[in-house]
Amino acid sequence: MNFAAELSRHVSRVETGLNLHLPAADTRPARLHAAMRYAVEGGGKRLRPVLTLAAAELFGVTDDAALPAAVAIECLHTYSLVHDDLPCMDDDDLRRGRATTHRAFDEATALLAGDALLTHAFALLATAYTDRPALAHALIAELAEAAGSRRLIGGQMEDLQAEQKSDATADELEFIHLNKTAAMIEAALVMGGLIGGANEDALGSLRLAGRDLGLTFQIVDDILDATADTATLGKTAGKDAKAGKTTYVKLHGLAAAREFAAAHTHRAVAALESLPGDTAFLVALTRELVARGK
Ligand code: GRG
Repeated sequence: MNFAAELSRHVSRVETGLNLHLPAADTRPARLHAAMRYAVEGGGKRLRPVLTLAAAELFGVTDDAALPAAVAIECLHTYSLVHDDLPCMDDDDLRRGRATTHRAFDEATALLAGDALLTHAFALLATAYTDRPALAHALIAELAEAAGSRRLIGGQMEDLQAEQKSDATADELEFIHLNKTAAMIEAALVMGGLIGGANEDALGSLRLAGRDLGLTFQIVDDILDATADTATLGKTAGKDAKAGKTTYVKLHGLAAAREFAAAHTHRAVAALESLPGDTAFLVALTRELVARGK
């Protein structure tokens, strides 16, 4: 397996899918649709949709059946980034290497573009899988739970609360990251499995792998915030320390944060290797994520 070639095959399918499944930029009102496309087309890593496509492939899905779900999860993720960057949240100027959506457009347009991306994600799931209503239902339920008040939004809420006091506990930090970061990564893998008709055991393994992959991803994100520069990251570096924010690095130190990342990677790989099919790409992707923080 050539990891770089496989990654680029998946990413290029995602880019094609995004272009196909998002409303054209000149759809009325053009400013809103241009802002939606601006946010999505900013060149993210496409981690979550790639996970959906790769997980579906494990179960023999080689056609484009998983593409609408992959696009839906990237739309949802992008909405969360657009809203996270707003002045009432993180107040950031830079995302995906260029001006944040509210800086490139304006605050109200960015808010609405985020709302529209969130809504579009569910519209896509509802309309793309009409020939398999039970699957459509399962995908919508999975994404809604991962993105809802107990998970993504709940994690964001506790993150905002933790920022106010800047001395969050390890337990609070875990809640934040399990929900703000790992929930969507978990859902990405599980949605791929659902499209491939995975059984309960396999869905459980995908969920476990997503949980540990998500935690690895977040710990590495904390390490990079503390060690990399803005140009490398494509977003403002050193923000966490400047804000006095509690991170794995602040709570446990750099060396221990790297050890945590390695331990979660190990667990994610074990969960992936228990799955049927050729897991080489997903295992390599997991290892690649932890290597980013070295
Ligand atoms: C506003 C409901 C709501 C949630 C916001 C995504 C998010 C939650 C906040 C962004 C800040 C942050 C550090 C979140 C943790 C997850 C994370 C590292 C997101 C960035 O994902 P990447 O690195 O981004 O995959 P790209 O641009 O590559 O898609």
